[in-house]
Amino acid sequence: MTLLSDTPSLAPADLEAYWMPFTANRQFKAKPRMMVRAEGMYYTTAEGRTILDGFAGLWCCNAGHCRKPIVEAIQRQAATMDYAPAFQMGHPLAFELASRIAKMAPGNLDHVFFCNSGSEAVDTALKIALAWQRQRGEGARTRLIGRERGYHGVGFGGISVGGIVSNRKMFGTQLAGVDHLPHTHLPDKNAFSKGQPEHGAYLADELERLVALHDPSTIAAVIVEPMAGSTGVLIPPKGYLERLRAITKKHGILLIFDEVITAFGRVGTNFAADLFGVEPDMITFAKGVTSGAVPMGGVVVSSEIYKAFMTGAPGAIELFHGYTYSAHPLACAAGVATLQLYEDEDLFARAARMAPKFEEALHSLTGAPHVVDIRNIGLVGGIELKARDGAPGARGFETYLKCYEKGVLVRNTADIIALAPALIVEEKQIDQMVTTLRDVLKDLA
Ligand code: PXG
Repeated sequence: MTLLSDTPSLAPADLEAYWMPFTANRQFKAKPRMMVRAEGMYYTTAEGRTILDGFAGLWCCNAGHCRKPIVEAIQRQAATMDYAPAFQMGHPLAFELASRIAKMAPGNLDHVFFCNSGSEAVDTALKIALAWQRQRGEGARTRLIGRERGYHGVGFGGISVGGIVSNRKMFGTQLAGVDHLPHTHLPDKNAFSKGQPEHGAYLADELERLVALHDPSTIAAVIVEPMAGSTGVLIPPKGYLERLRAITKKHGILLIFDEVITAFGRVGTNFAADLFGVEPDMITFAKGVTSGAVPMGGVVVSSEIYKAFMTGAPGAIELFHGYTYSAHPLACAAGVATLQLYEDEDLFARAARMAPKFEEALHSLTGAPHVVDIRNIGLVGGIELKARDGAPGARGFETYLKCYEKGVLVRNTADIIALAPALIVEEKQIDQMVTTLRDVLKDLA
């Protein structure tokens, strides 16, 4: 059998069947950008070009690409046991991975529910929140509160609490009883902040307003990304997350941190909760747990939440939720190997050490054409460009394309360019990213 992937390049007709996600399909298929290999910090394209990966795939390959210990663990597991039923059965790697994640998670966040993506992790966390409130006799707490500009994946739960208009407007009424906090992007006050911006903690007080409007007895949970990634790298203002924590605690509302992007070293710590010193009741994760090598997501919950379910008849199923591929053996093998690699190479501390250099390099773009804001935390950077008159997003997309042509992969969300290199990134690679961006911006209309 000859596989399409063995042919040197695909004909236009070969591209038709695949409906690509979050992609301008017709534009892509007219001029494809096809990746065929990856190693460490680099991709190789179908034309044989080398591309420096400034975005860890899509915020996920935190250990770099095709790392040997992860590859070998997946190969070994695929040959040993491809699959084990996830319901009413287990396999040792699932317990091993859960124990490791629980040990890494802050405070008493010590039980892990597995799924296959960030979107599933979010929907799982929202369902656990509703079920937990009911379990403790607060079944009237059915409201969920998200935030403007939040991204929580693409399930109905995630888009309901999410706050990205284009991800919501096509899809009907979504979940009922959802409300949103205001976003924390205050460019007039905070532009060119390094790390956490000074202004905006007061925006957490909007939660008090929503609580007063709906009454606390109707609210189950608040979900936020501690650092909002997809919507353009919005770093929490100093004191903001602390206030959200205090208000939720006061009113018996669960606080969920969506750490799909920020977990596993992205900000130089195990979780962003560690960096910001705020402990939520649940953390969602995905991406970095397997360094992107096999799909996996999950939710870490507090012992208080877990224990509330471990009641009733011993033979009763405590939570009617789960996926065929929850704790898939290949994902667990990849996960255990990935966490071991992070530890062996001390990659989170490395990210923390590299962060000041990354910050300095990014902020050297201050004053470059079109740049209206630069923000950063850990190994995450956002460079906001002024939108072209009448064509929002065009300047950002052109920047992304031109960087790709010059051999560097960045990501654009409308007119915001995001950088999030693997934690193995070296100084000269950071310099290449920034130099390429500077060159591109210099010539951009
Ligand atoms: N929550 C957060 C905070 C995310 O960033 C998801 C949930 C959903 O994960 P899945 O695995 O279902 O995609 C995400 C995903 C980007 C970009 O360019 C961001 C994500 C995915 C793809 C691209 O910012 N975030």
